[in-house]
Amino acid sequence: MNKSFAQKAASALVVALGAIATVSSAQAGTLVNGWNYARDDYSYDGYNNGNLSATSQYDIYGIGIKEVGNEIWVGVSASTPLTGVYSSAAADQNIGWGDLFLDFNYGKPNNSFASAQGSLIGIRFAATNDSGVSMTGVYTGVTAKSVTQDNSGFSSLNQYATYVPNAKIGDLALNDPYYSGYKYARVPNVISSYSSRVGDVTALLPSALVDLPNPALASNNLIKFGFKFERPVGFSGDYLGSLFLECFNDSAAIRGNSRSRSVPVPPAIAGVLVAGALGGWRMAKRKKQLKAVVV
Ligand SMILES: [Ca+2]
Ligand SMILES: [Ca+2]
Ligand SMILES: [Ca+2]
Repeated sequence: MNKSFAQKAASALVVALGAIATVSSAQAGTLVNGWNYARDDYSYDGYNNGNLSATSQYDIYGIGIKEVGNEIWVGVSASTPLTGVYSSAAADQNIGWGDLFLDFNYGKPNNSFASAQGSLIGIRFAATNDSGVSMTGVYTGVTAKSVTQDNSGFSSLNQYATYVPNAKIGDLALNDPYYSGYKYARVPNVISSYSSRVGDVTALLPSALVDLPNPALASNNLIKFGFKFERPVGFSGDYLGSLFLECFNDSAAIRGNSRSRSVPVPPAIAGVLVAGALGGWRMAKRKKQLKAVVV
């Protein structure tokens, strides 16, 4: 059957768009059981007073983000309970979770966790932590501050790296430039200031977390918890999520892309891709013809 030019162009476009989809899903992170999931269980990197093992109480194993209708679900797998761990070394005698930060300028030129201060979406999900805001909820226009000092924590990314050189920050390497502003400074891990409080946070039932992946490492203290919130304005496009413990004894970043964003291919780019793909098809056809001649 002879394909018309339009049919060939259409299938070439499908091939070209397939290539784009592959690239953008690499950017978006890893999908597991419907969760955009960032592992943080490549090794025990949750420091517990010299202990890096299955018995540490400060290890994040993974974080997942799922979009369900107009809700954003977040699932966490870790050894630290939502309400934290008793510690006489902490100002409030408890070391728990920082707040979750989402940076929707991620990937833009010169973007970093430092430059994103003031434009972050911040989510306080742990009601008993040391957040700078009094209520749990979803906040926009957020700047973050560090509470590692009050929580017997690390004074810089570099100090943590000295003790846990094989650590990862979830989807990112320990030395990723995104966090380089805090190589020699305390990493901001809770909300400090904000423009607007735009929504509430609700706990997810355990039944909503059954398909959240289990850690690849054994754990004596495995805990899964989750929370959800209404999609806030600005939750659209490529993002980076940052989740730290109050002591910065472990940290995890998650790369993602919100599906709500429609991604039309500009006609000029689509045209170039079609031409490129057709060029490849013509070349393949020419090779076939040459081969036919040789045979
Ligand atoms: Ca970890
Ligand atoms: Ca605390
Ligand atoms: Ca980590």
